[in-house]
Order: sequence, then C-alpha cells, then structure tokens
Amino acid sequence: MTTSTLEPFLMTTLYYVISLRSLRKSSSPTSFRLTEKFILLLVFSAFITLCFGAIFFLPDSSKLLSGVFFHSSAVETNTRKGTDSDSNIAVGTDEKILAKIRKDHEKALVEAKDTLQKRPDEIKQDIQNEKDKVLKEGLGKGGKDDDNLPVIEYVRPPGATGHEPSDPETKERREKIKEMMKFAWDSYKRYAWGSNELRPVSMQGHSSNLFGSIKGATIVDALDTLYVMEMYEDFEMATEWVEKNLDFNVNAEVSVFEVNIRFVGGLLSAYYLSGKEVFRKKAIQLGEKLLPAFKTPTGIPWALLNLKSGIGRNWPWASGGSSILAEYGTLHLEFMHLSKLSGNPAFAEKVMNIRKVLNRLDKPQGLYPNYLNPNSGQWGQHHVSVGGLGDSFYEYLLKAWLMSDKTDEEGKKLYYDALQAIETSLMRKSSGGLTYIAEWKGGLLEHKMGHLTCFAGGMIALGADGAPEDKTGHQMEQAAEIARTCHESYARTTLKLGPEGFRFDGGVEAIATRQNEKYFILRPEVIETYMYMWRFTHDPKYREWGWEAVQALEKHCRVEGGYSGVRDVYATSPNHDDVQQSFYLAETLKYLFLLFSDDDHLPFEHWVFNTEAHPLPVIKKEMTDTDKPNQLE
Ligand code: DMJ
Repeated sequence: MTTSTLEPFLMTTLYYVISLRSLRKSSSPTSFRLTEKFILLLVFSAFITLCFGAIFFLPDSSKLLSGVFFHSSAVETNTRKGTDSDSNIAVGTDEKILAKIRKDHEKALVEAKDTLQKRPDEIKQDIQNEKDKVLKEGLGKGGKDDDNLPVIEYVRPPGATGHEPSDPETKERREKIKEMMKFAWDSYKRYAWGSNELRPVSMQGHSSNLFGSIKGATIVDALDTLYVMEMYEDFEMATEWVEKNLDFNVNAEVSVFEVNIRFVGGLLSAYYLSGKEVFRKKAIQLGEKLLPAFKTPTGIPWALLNLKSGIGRNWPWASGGSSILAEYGTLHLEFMHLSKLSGNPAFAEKVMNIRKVLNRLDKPQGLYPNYLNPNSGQWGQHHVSVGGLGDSFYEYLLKAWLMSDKTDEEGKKLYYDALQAIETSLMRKSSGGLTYIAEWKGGLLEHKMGHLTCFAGGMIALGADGAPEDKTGHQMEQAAEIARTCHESYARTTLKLGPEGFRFDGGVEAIATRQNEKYFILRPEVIETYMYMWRFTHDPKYREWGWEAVQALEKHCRVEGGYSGVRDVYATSPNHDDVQQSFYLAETLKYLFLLFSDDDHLPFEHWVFNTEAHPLPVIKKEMTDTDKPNQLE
C-alpha cells in the first residue's frame, strides 16, 4: 500500500469531522459546545487507533485495506505498471506508511487540541479557508471563479474581534453601547427591514434619494458593526439579505460618493472581517457600476450617476457645474482595495489620476477649493472648508499613506502640506481660548465650524505621529484643542448634543446662531475624535465626554421605534426629525463601542477606517508587487 492510498481514507474521516462541525456551526455561531467538541475528538482518536490495530494485527493488512476499502487510482496504477510487487519494496513501504500514520495521528491530535481552544467564529473561518483552499487548488494558480474573479487566499487581519475590558465600569459602558446597537438594529428590522433607513417615530421605512433605488443602506452600513460587537446571528441575517436582495441593476441615479463610502466600504469591511466571498463579489460588482462616473474629459468623476445608463452629471447647485472635493476625493481607499480584490487595475488608476489632476493645479495659499470643473479641470468658486464639501478629502490623503503601510509617500506629502496650509489660513483661536477651523470664501474667513469639521481632531491625532519637522507634539495639542472645542459645542446646548454648525463671531463661541444650524442628526464626528484621542492619550476625560453623549442620546434621541435626530439642540425638549441615519449604526455606535474597548480591537497598526467608519486592512509592505495597488503609476 502506498501512502497515497491512505490519504483518501484520512481525508474522508477529516472531511466527515469538518462536515459535522459545519452542520453544528450553521445553526448558530455560538452553539458549538465543549462536550460535542470532546466527542468529536474521541471519535477521531478511536478511528486512528483502529487504523493502527489493522496494520499491526492483520496479515498483509495493506493489501487488504487497499483491496477492500479503497479501489484507489494509486493501487490501479501500480498494478497496471506491475511495480511495488517486490516484497522487499513492500516491507520498506510499510515502514514508511507506519511513520506517515504516526505523523498524521500526532498532527491530527495537535489540530484537534488547537480547535478546542478556538472561538466558534474562528473555527468557522478555518472551515471557510479550507473550502477556499480546495477551490483554489481545483482552479490552479491564478484561476478564476464563477464570476471571473481571481481566486485569492483570505487571511483575516488581526484584531477583528476584541475582548471585554477588565475595568468593570468600562465593561458595563461597553455593554450599554451594544444594547443601544441592538435596539437600533432591532427597530430597523422590525419596522423598516430592506428600506434604506428607519423612521423611528412613525415606525416605517425611509429612503433618501442619495441611493437611488438601491435598497438596504442600513443593512450594509451596519454589517461590520454587528460583527465587531459579535452580534453574529444578526450578521448572518444581514449577510443572507445581501446575498438574496442587494441589487445594483437599477435604473436610478445615485450619489457616487455616498454609495462608495457606505455600500462599497461596508461590503469591503464585511469581507475583510468575515472572509465571506459574497461581500467581495458584491463590492466589485458595485465598483464596476461606478466606473462610468469617471468618463469626463479630466477623469474627475461626476457626483451623480445613473447606474443603468452610465450617464453622469453634477449637483445642479454646485458652482459652475463642478464636482465636489470631498466627493471625488473620497474614493481612494475603497478603490485601492477594489483593485486588490478584483485584480483589475482600473479602480486604482482612476483614483491615482485624480491626484495627478490636482497636482497640476495651482492652490490658492496651498488650499484646495471645494469646487472643480470636471470638463475644464479648473477650480470653481474659491470656497475652502475642512467641514462639509472638503472634509474627507484631507482624511483620505492621510489614510492613503497609512493604508499603504506608509509606502504612498505622495499621499503623505499632500496631507502634511495641506494641513500646514489649513493651520496657517483657517485655524484660529477665539478670545475665550477655543481653537477652531474656520471656512474660507474668496479670501475672507467665515468664523464658523461645522459638526462635520470635528472629525479633524481625530484625523490630526492619527497623523501626528508621522508629522515632519518634530511637529508631533504640536499636532497632538491641536487635536486635543479641537476635541475640546467640539465638546464645548455639545456642553453649551440644552440637550447636550452638538449643533450642525457653530460660530465664533457676534459675541458667541461654539454656539449655533442660525436656526438652520441648530439640528443634530446623530452624527459621529465628535465621538470619532474622542475615540482617536482616547487611543493616543488614554486621558479618561475622552471616555467621560463619550459617556455624556451616550446619556444625551438615550435621553433625547431614543424613541419607541429607534433613535431619531432632533431639530433644535437648544430647545428645552426634543423635536424629533424622525430619521435613524444609517451612519448612526455604522459610525456613531461603532466609535462609541471602540471608545470603551481595549486598543487591540481593530488596532490602527492593521486597520484604517474609511470615512463611514468601515475598517479596511492596511496593505502590508511584504506583499508581492502585484498586490500593491498603491505602487501603480
Ligand atoms: C458620514 O456619512 C461620513 O462620515 C461622511 O464622511 C460625512 N458625514 C457623514 C456622517 O456625518
């Protein structure tokens, strides 16, 4: 008997054990009990012992086994060729077989021991990896699957799940955030399943025209939050919905930016966290649908795109038919990963071209105006903002560098140069000592800061470590000051929730003076900054500030059917706007959860958050050249 005749036998046994595991696992990711694992281990060990017995006690057992149990191709081949019939050779072969059985037995025991120590989700992932490996082997290297995608080996980056903090108060607060997520999610499931968002007061679905007729924004946006909070049953339910219902073949106009950050970003994160192929496929399908948006004379994409016709246009209100900086400048991270996962360089080429166009343009005082005409390649109105219309462009310069494992030197330079220009021309300190980032309109400063601008505290802290010219300490101070200002914008309201915009003129500081700036729509930016500041400083005040926000959310935004925004944060009681934004589940609750988690949960060393808080893995340097889309020219 050759070693190859025994392999199918062992493989069958192993397959049986794995199948049993799969059966148990499919019912629930947490239902694999220790006793069941132990029984499986016992069955497996008994079987291997039986094999030993047969070899030691039966005469010429190898032939018997070969003849009775396996009519394997290896035996047939040997018989036909007339080899291995010599008894001397047979003795040597038996010894080899015994050695192989012993080795396999030991290996199986070690593997079984390892398996017993693993968490159910890790076991599940191992099974998936086995399946992918078999598929890969079947297709050969560089093979393609049914959807013509390259077969790639999935390796889950570290820190996808965390553990409970040891400090009891932090643990309790973290649990509370999970309960909030559960309530938001359950309410959406109950009243608005399949719609984009939930109306928590009227308890029905809500669809914003940002997504055309694509459905399920909340499901896709929430996937990774469900995963990081270990709400696996809900994650499975959401996965099934994506498999069966998420459809991009719609004759409707969508916002390229919103669809990218929420849907492409959400699907990519779900793939990287869970390893489920369906997410990779859907992300790539959607990415391909977005490509026609880049068909402009400059390659600067349209803001709006009809997914069926591929016809694009810009927002009618945008200065001179311009595209918006924060929209075309917030595709980079997702598109780099799309190239990596699809093997199609087109995605990376499109976003690298955006950089090229920007590099050729003069920047007034080193600043990037929010409007750029995609036909002429010229700036529109000179309006500069680190809040709405500009914000995530700066974020993506920094994160492109970090996500490339710090190989994208161009991204790094563009970020630090831009930050220097922001500091010089937009950052100011109020007479009361609050640092803020103003807006710039045609050379004049508007002393106003948006809730959206508050993300900058987190961004500056994240970049401080790599700051040139010994500016790390200085940038950390700036970040801390912005965090304080944004906290003040909450603290100075009646409801202790932050207004959409607040001013530093006309005798006020960090207060909204216009009625249309007094609303709060469950936005994440202030909490996002607390989370980054906590990670970098471990100053307990950031957790305290986060907890204040939790209490205000519970008191004023939680209603019978979910969480709602409020129309005026200075009113004595909340007037609800009846929308549970999908980013509340994607970002606000995720950042809160991470604020009360240990630093090794989604560690910055391995993960970068897209602007919708969807974690994307750092593309490590040691990968092969073809795996490095950032290296594309
Ligand atoms: C989110 O969709 C993203 O964070 C985006 O970058 C801007 N703002 C909203 C949430 O406020």
